[in-house]
This record gives sequence, structure tokens and C-alpha cells, in this order.
Amino acid sequence: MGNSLYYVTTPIYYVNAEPHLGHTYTTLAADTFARYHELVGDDAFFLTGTDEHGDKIARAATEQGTTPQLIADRVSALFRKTWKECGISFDRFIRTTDPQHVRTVKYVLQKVFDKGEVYKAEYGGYYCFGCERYFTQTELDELEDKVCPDHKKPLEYVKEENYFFKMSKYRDALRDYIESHPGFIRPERYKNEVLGFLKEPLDDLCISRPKSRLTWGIELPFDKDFVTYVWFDALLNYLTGIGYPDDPDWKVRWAVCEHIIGKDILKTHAVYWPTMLMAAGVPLFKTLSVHGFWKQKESKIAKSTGNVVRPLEMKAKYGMEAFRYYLLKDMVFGLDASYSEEALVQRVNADLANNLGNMVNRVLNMAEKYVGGIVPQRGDSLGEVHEAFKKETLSAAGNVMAAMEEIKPSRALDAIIRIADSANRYIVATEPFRMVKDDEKKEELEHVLYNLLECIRIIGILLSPFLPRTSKELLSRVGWKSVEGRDHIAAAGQFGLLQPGSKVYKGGPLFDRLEITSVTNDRDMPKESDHPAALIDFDLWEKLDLRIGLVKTAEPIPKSKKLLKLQVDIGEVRTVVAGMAKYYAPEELVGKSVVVLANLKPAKLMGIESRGMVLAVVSGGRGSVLTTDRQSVPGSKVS
Ligand code: ME8
Repeated sequence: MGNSLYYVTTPIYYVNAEPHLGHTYTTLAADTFARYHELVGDDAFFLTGTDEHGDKIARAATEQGTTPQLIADRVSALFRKTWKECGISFDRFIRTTDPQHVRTVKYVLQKVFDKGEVYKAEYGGYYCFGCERYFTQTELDELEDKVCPDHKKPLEYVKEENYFFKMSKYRDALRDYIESHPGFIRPERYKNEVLGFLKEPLDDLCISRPKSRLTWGIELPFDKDFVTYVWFDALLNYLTGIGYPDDPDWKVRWAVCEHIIGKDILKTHAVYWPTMLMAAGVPLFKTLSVHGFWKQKESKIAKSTGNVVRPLEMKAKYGMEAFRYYLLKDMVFGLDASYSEEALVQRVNADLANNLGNMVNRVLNMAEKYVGGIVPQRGDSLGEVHEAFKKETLSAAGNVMAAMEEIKPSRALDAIIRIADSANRYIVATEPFRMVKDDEKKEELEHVLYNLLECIRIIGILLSPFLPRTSKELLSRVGWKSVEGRDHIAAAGQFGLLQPGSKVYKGGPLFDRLEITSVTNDRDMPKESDHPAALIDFDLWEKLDLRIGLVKTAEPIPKSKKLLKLQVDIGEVRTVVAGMAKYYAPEELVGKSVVVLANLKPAKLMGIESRGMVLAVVSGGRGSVLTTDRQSVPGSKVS
């Protein structure tokens, strides 16, 4: 861990339902893992998207009197927008209707067909349109009536000629693989469940649908009368997402791939998918991490049950940070959890408003009142109580890392909240408010406040994967410039990094206390305090050489997700590296009139010398370059 690659995926969601709580949990969990890996210095790539083909969508289109493509476009855009508004840091949003994906699916189908892994046969059986699959005889034997236990809809008897993948022959190889790779499916209970299925004979898998029944799918490259089965199409998104088969780098990302899924799609991911990969001659992904289900009043929360919890409504009501905290804290990864707004309110009030929020408030208040709003001097070792507090604080980083290694985000949050507890106890034990009255205690008072500010800094760093906005806010209040990657996590394992004399900001309460009756009033916690930026002299302003630049060319920088290389005409043509790759396709920037800080010292970024900086703003998760609203001549001075 640290300085390596990481690749995390969510299931791609069907476009027959709008984003709900269940989708949000998985996507938040993946976001937290991606951010955690970035925190420890890994280069993380995070893929999510939508699953758009198949019977389900074709039927929904017929019911709604529209076309599958229109439904897919609308709902896919809604998922994307929802994740953006929830602050989810995905790197790529994939759609199974993307031409690149269609090519990948055809490529793999042809490959397995050529290897003789696929045959044509007639098959009749009971089919669930919700699950998009036939039920096996064993499953049918377990049902009292022929009704799908998940979708509560009668199974339909379907008989037709189709193509089959020889999945049965991989049963032993898969079982051996799972047994010899302990972390392949986790938590353990799901691994055992899969080994349980594999005790029974495995059937071959029907991988096509005749076009006479379904046209909304990817055509088989070897038979134009059929489209491929939705799971054969959908699962391959994980490979398309990293450029398989054309991008030679796909293999390195693939080797570190972690799929995060809910337990409903365990069989497709733990049996269909690895056997498909074996047949296609592709190595297996690294880990399948499976979480349980959120339930509300004893039913699964999903579209079919009608209990829809919409993430953006929760954000508007309670704030995204509060919603994130509750979901990550109250579900033990792997087990089911029950959802209620009462529990959310209680959890957030207890942990964030009372415990963490009050502690931060008290400390920053004291820093302002007793030491003039700056980081005070740290004293030398002043005794047991101080050392014990430092030790407890420093143990948190290790505990968080250990919990995350075991996919226990809830336990990691516990470890962080425990430091806030311990800071509250430290305040009670040392009573800084009494020390202030005693001149002889000045050094100790400063030492206590220094330690408490350090503790806030460490909490701020450790919270970054879980509560990114709170983390930023805490760090900026104690005046900590953020450090990227490996150095960042290292800074959570050390005391004494805050610079005495630097400014701290008290700000308002970090979290409002929530009430269950809160109604929609677009709130987002934590509140960002209005930090006064340091004032500068006119002289300094005059030294800035800001000019209008015309972007002549823009190109991606290999191996960088963030940077683009631009040639900008600012009266002369300069190479400028800009961190805009997440927000713009290179060609979108070409021809734009931008604002360039021309006299910034040259710097090397990814081996390229950048001479200047393009000004931009990131707001609401979207980046935008600054431009002028009338045509200006390249090189004109901005004043
Ligand atoms: O299955 N609690 O898509 P889907 C927790 N397209 N998580 C839940 C949940 C709940 N109550 N309800 C849903 C599909 N989820 C396929 C996947 S992947 C190649 C294709 C989450 O829209 C959970 O992650 O039905 C579950 O696995 C997923 O949503 C199912 O999403």
C-alpha cells in the first residue's frame, strides 16, 4: 500500500430505476475506498456507470411508450448528475451503450466463440425478467410457488434456441482459485456462500437472446439473429473501463481491481464473471468486496418495494456530509443494516455535532481567546497526561489503516471519533480555562492548546476519505496546507507539524444539530467559514503578470489523470500544464481565450516544463477556466 495503483468499481446500475439509497451506499463506499487509497499515496482509478441493455429496459420503454435509448440517456444522465452533486469522485462514468464498450463485448464474444467455449442449443425454463436470468432446477425446488423471491413477480416459462457458454467446465478451477486466494471474495461469509454454490454442479450459461424477442442489446458477432445476454455485456464494463483490449496498460490496473457490490449480485460476480474471464484467457480481478442490504421496515430498499430514499433529497435535508457519515458508520460492511432518518439524526448529533463539533469549537475558541488566534508554542514533554493524549491520537492513523485494510469503514470512523472523545477528556483533565488565570501555567496552557490543534489536524487528515468537506474545513481552520499522497498519511502519524505563529480560524459551529422534522432547505454541512484571505499590497498585485492567452493546442499527458499540456499564445507561444483533464476534453480548450499568470516561476510537472498558469475555478465539483466575455487580443494585460 502506498505509491501503488488501485482500481475500484461499483456495479453499473440499471436505468429502469432512479438513484436510491442502495446505489448511493455502494457508490459512497467505493468513493471512500478510492479517496482512502489516494490518502495513502496510491494512484486510484474509480469506475461507475449504467447498465442499459436488456429485457428490463426494453419492457420499461414499451410500458412508457418511449424508446430504450431515450430512457437510457435520461436515467444515465440522472445517475451521473446525482453522483456529481453528491461529491462522488469517480474518474470514469461508463455506459454499456458506449461504442467502445460495444466493441469490447464483441471482441470477447468472438474470442470465446473461436476458442469453442460457446455452443448453440434449445432451452426452456422459468425466467425472471427482473433478474434477467433463468432459475436453475435447484432454485425452483426451493420455491413454494414460481415467484421470484427478490422481485415478487411470477417467473415466466420461456423456451427458445440460444447460445450457451460452457460455464460448467470451470467449476473446479474456480473453486480451487477461491480456496487458494483467501482475499478474493470478502467478507468471509460471502466466500463461504460461493463455495457452497460450487459444491453443486454448475450449469452452462445462456448468453444470448433471439432478436425476434429482444433487439435492445449488443449483436453477437458470429450470429446476427441474436443479441448478447445482459450480464455478459454488463460485466465486461469493468474491462472496457480501463481500455481493454487496446490500451496496453489495462493489465496493470486490472491486477489491482476491487469490485464493490451488494450481496444481490454475488453469484453473477463470483461465478459468472470469473469463469467468463477464465474462458477469455484474462486473469482474474483482485478482490470482490460484498456488502449487505439496507432495509427499511424489514424490506429491501429498492424500487420494486416502493421505499425510495433519494440521495439528493437526503442531501438537501441533512447535508451530504451527515448522510455520508450515517451510511458509512451505521452499516457494518458485509451485514444488513436498517435505515431510518431518526437513526441518522441521532448518529450525526451524537458523533458529529456533540462530540467532534463541540470539541473543535471549544479548542478554536480557546485558541482565539487565550493565545490570540494563532498556533502557540509547543512545550517540551510536560508530563504523563500530555504524553498519553499524544499517544492515543497517534494510534488513530494505524487503527484507521488496519480497519480499511479489512474493509471496515465503520470501524475506521470509530477510531477517528474516539480521538475526539479523548481530546474532550484531555480538556477536562487539564482544564486549560483555569490555567489561563495563572501566569506560571502559561507554557503548559500553550502546550495543551498546541496538542489539541494538532489533534484536530490529525482528525482532519484521517477524515478525508469519509467526510471530504469536513476534512478540508478542519484543516483550513488550523492553518494546515494540504499535503498530497503518502506524505499526507505520514502527517497523520506525527505530532508537532503545525507551525507556531500561524493563524487559526474559529469559524461557526462545524455541524448544526439536526432535527428529524428538518424539511428540505438546501443545507450542506459543514458550513464553510468565511476565511479572510491574507491582505496583499498593491505592489504585490502589480507584480502579477496576468495576460490573455489563446489556447492553440491541448493534449493529454500520458499517465496523468489530472493534467493537460497546452500551447498558449500570450504574445509568444508558451507550454503550460493545466490541471483541467478531469473537467475538459483537450479539444474543448482549443481556441479558448483564457487568463494566464505569465510570470509564475517555471515548474516541471510530469516531466514537462510549465511556463505559466491558466486561471480556473472549481465550484460545485466542476472545473471551469476563466475567460473574457468579449474577444481580446492574445497577450493583452489583465488589470
Ligand atoms: O444489479 N442496500 O444493477 P442494480 C444496499 N445492473 N445496496 C443496494 C440496495 C440496498 N437495499 N439496493 C441496491 C444491477 N443496492 C446490475 C449490475 S454490474 C456488472 C451490473 C446496490 O441497479 C447494490 O450495490 O439493480 C446492488 O448490488 C446494486 O445496487 C444493484 O444495482
